[in-house]
Amino acid sequence: MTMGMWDKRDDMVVHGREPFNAEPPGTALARAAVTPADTFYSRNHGPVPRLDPADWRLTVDGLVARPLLLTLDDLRSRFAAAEATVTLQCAGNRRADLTAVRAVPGETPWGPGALSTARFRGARLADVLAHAGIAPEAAHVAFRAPDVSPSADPPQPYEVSVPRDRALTPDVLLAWSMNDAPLPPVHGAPLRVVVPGWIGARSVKWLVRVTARAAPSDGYFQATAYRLPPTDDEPDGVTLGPVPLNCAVLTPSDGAVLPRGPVEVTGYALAGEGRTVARVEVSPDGGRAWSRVALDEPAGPGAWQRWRTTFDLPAGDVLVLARAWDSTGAGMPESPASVWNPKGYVTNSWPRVRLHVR
Ligand code: MTE
Ligand code: MO
Repeated sequence: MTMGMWDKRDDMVVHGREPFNAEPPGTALARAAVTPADTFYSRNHGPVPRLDPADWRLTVDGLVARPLLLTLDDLRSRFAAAEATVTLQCAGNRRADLTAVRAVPGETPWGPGALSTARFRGARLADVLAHAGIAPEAAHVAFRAPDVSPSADPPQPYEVSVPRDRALTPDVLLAWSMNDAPLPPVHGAPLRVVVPGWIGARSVKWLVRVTARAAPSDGYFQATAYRLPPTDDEPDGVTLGPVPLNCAVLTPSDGAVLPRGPVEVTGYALAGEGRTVARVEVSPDGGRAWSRVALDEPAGPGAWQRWRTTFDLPAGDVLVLARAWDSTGAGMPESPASVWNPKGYVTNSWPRVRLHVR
């Protein structure tokens, strides 16, 4: 059953209606390796634009030999189509674990569902930039959309950029389709960028302009938001790009009250760019005992991997923990306090789920 104007299932956890921000409940997200469009999380900074695909054009300009103005048909007919199953993850995914330590004012308290996986089909950004003749001095590529966010200072259309090397890697798509259907309006119709393995903020929806630049975008969402704030050591702050190793518990949900007996615990893990998940362990007793769980095959290179395990839980209060390691041997930080930051970005401490068993 779907609800409302954005064709989402009626049990979505809606954090805000305008702008629309919603994540699927853990049970729904855990159900399939490829997330149905009605279940896919959505993160928006402003009103969702309704663009008519017939009038829509993509401008490719800046430091290029041949600026382009492309229709959707041009993109489909002049470039080879590529397809990939990609997990998108918001930089705010799992922020609720940080707010449990200390408030993160003004930011959405996302649970573990600000992440979803879809099969995207489109043209490779690298092919389009090659066609335009990207100049050697173009060190960054900016993506512009028409949605104006009231949260930006000053209010402005959404624009971010990625470094040239990332833009030219063939896995970056200009996608017109999601799960074999045209992109839904809330997910960026008619065309969005898909940057696998990077924070969702770089996967710009409702794309209208690609600009090759010498410097990163100076727009609010590149220069101010989606950065770790400056410190004495790093006076410029840190621009967020690739997402780190992470895992989460999807079911049961935190605070659930359950009957005694076997309880299935499900979740996911995903590694950072260029890495794979090597191991996931789950503890049914607050970290005294750990068992290694089997992982599903990834739905695509770098996509999430689901896991499930069953514990016979004793009556009383139970704390379930999970942790993962990647192919370089790196693990996840144990405490949410150790990863707390003022905007609550990229939470990847061990997930903690409190259950009450009767
Ligand atoms: N693109 C535009 N134009 N406007 C936005 O607000 N939000 C970004 C990104 N692209 C955004 C955008 C963020 S922060 C995320 S996490 C993803 O889109 C969410 O994509 P989804 O809504 O398809 O899940
Ligand atoms: Mo995001």
